Amino acid sequence: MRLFGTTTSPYVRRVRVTAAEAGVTLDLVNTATDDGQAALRAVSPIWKVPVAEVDGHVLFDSRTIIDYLTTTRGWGRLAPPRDRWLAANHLNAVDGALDSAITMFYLRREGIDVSGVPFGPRQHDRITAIFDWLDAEQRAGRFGAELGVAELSLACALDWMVFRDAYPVASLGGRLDGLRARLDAWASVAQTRPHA
Ligand SMILES: N[C@@H](CCC(=O)N[C@@H](CS)C(=O)NCC(=O)O)C(=O)O
Repeated sequence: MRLFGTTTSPYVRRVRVTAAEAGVTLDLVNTATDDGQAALRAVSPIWKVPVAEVDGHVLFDSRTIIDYLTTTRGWGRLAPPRDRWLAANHLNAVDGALDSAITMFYLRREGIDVSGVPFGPRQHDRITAIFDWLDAEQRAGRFGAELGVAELSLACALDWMVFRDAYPVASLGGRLDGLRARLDAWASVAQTRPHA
């Protein structure tokens, strides 16, 4: 499979892990370079990574790529959702936190400080609310008991937030660290930690 992406993106990482677990080898087109970016824009009008070329398909978005891989190649060690709709809520929550953190990271990188307007604190508070909810879901036994795509996505999101200093993950007091540590024991996860 040809995957357009970077070695830092948490969305790309979840696809890389899923592919490894499903036994699919990847040819990564690094979109951090000018050539890679041009190649990405030639296949996707969205200009976001990941994008996959697989079996004659061009697939946009990590969820679609993961759906395709798990449907056609299996789950590997990832747990298929027991409750599809609950798992969708968990994944939507993770992506809500991640999208907010990524937006803040991009603004900071452009030198734009939004901490003094409601938009900035709202992103931070949304991320906190989502992590609190996921922790409550975990304690209720609805999240994290098995390691599926939502749990993997959370671990990738937290690692990226630490890597980019995009959210004070330490302020969570380690409440989601057990889940991260269990996934970090997988070579597919450990070998894809974000790096520049
Ligand atoms: N919903 C998308 C989100 C992908 C996404 O936000 N990717 C970021 C990198 S982590 C990106 O390509 N951003 C480029 C931009 O916003 O211009 C997915 O799940 O694949």
